[in-house]
Amino acid sequence: MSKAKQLRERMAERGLVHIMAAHSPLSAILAEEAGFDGLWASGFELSALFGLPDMSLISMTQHLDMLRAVAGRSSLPIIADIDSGYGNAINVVHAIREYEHAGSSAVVIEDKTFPKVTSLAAGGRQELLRVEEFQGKIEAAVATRHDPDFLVIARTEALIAGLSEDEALRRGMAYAEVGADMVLIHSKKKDPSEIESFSRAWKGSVPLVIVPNAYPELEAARIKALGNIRMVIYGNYGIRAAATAMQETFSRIVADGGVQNVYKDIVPVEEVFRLQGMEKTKQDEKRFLR
Ligand code: SPV
Ligand code: MG
Repeated sequence: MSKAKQLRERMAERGLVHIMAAHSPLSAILAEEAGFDGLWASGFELSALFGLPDMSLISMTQHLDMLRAVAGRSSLPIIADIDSGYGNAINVVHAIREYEHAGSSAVVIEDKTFPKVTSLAAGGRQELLRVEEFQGKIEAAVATRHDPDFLVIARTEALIAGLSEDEALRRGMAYAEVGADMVLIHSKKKDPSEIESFSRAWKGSVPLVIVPNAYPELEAARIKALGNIRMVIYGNYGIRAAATAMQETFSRIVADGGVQNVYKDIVPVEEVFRLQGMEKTKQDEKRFLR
């Protein structure tokens, strides 16, 4: 069974799947060990890893290289964040071939123009595509996938761009009509009211996906109560957790004039060996090195 089918079955069984952002194979391994249902190959996280803003600066090749490395070290399904699809519908055809081949089980494509500006930044320039043009991109993705279970998730940035709930609903419906498997509704409001209201008003035939980055209090029980959200993506928590840990540790080392204190509060190197799969390599050495 493909990982895409597994992901679909898990959504059907559990009602809601929890997807963690991964910016590296190591973060993917940690997410899998923690018990997440899948990985989010986040454009924001990868941009931040390179110390760059999330504004279409990272190339498709860079993103694919990371996704392949992640797929090689994790058995979880990967949902690829392909932003606006790297151009027009023809670029989407190419992207879907590449991302499916690289080992992803789903893509999220957003209805913004290329180059995009990250969604949550205050005062960000947010330009949306015409609905018909974005429908063409969704149709291109659906027509190109090999595995019929590969999920094409259409993301509307209508609320991010300051448009009305009606416009967001109209866009979501239009994308579902041309074959999107799910609709991702994104909001930068600091409380979940926009998302809860959208979800209650949603009459589309496909379930919803949310990314509770701006409104963290919307937890699983409240999400499930809304009834039509099947996937929650924790979009920037991996890179923020990593930044917190490094900021604290690095500043303590400078303040302490050495590592004599911090070493007790970080994982021992043996734990890193475990995550690297050293044990297996030692066994392989015994077996094959002559
Ligand atoms: C990402 O993680 O790259 C996302 C989510 O697209 S957000 O950054 O909140 O737009
Ligand atoms: Mg993104």
